[in-house]
Amino acid sequence: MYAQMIKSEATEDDPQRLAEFQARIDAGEKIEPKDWMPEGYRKTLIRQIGQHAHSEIVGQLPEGNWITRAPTLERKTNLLAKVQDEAGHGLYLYCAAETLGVSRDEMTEMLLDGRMKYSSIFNYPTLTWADMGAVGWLVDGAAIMNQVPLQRTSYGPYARSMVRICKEESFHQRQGFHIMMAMVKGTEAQKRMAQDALNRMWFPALMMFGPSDKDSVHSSQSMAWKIKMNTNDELRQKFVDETKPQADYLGLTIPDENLKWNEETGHYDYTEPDWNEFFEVIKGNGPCNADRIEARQKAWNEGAWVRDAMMAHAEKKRGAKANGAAQ
Ligand code: BYC
Repeated sequence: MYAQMIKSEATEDDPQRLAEFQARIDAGEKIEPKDWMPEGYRKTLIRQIGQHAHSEIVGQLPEGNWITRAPTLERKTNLLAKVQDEAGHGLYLYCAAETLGVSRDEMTEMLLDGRMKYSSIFNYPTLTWADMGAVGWLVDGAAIMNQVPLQRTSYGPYARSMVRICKEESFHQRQGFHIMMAMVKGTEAQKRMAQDALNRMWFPALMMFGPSDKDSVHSSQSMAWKIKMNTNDELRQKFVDETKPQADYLGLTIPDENLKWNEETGHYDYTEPDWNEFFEVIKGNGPCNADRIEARQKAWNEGAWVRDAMMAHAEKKRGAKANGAAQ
């Protein structure tokens, strides 16, 4: 199915239809699954929504790592709920992508063989409990910054899935900040753990927004189609501007000597992340890429019997229905 789509994308779309389609987007109309759409639009959405879904699913791994070691029962139930929410987000997003003619199985295979990506951030390890705070505060904080505007994206099923996801991400961000507050109010050692988590997560969190605008391949077309509502740098700047006062409130230092308020621009100046590191991570060479894919491959292999059983059950039901109809 996906291969067919790529093939048909090579055929030129009718300019008249393209213009009508763009006019609908410009007028703020939502595009729905059965509407005509250019193949490039469909393919870009599958790539972005699929990558987003995979990020939610792979994103469970670094946090799942801490469920059994959460310091209190309350922290454990909160973390468990957060990780479950992420599984739910992955499912809504896979469903949204499926409305575009790709199956969840195909997307999973593309994740496992490297044809589809997931967010770079999940290729970093979570070494201490403070990382659960930093992930909630910074990673979910960055995710919300990116996803709130996507509630207005042009593709109906994607926009609608974002509404619920954003509500849940806000809770995640708050619970992460709450963990950080507890850590900074704790012992000196706990405060050091919180600072260490911020030191390690800061630049990877900035990378979540994607490469700088000059290196972004897809931004201009995706923004014209309202698949993206802002550029990568716009959202990164917004994140820095909102997060710096939160770090001050926590009494923590963002690990960037160049982070300074700029009166002229009305924004913080900051150091860009190491883009070589980013491109290495998305090529598969980050600290945890191999572990993450291995864990997903294992889950896929071990779930094969469930998928087979469900197919056999559906087949049996179809057979029983056909027999009933024949009698
Ligand atoms: N990681 O042209 P560009 C979350 C790739 S997690 C990996 O700017 P685009 C959460 C990009 O795919 C957040 N790859 O791309 C879950 C492209 O390569 P391909 C997930 C990245 O798509 C659990 C190339 O770099 N959120 O929510 O216009 C717990 C050039 O980039 C990354 C979403 O997915 C990256 N960070 O813009 C907590 C939101 N950045 O595909 C939280 C929806 C770029 O040509 N997605 N690349 O091989 C988006 O908004 C956009 O896809 C991005 C990238 C801003 C991420």
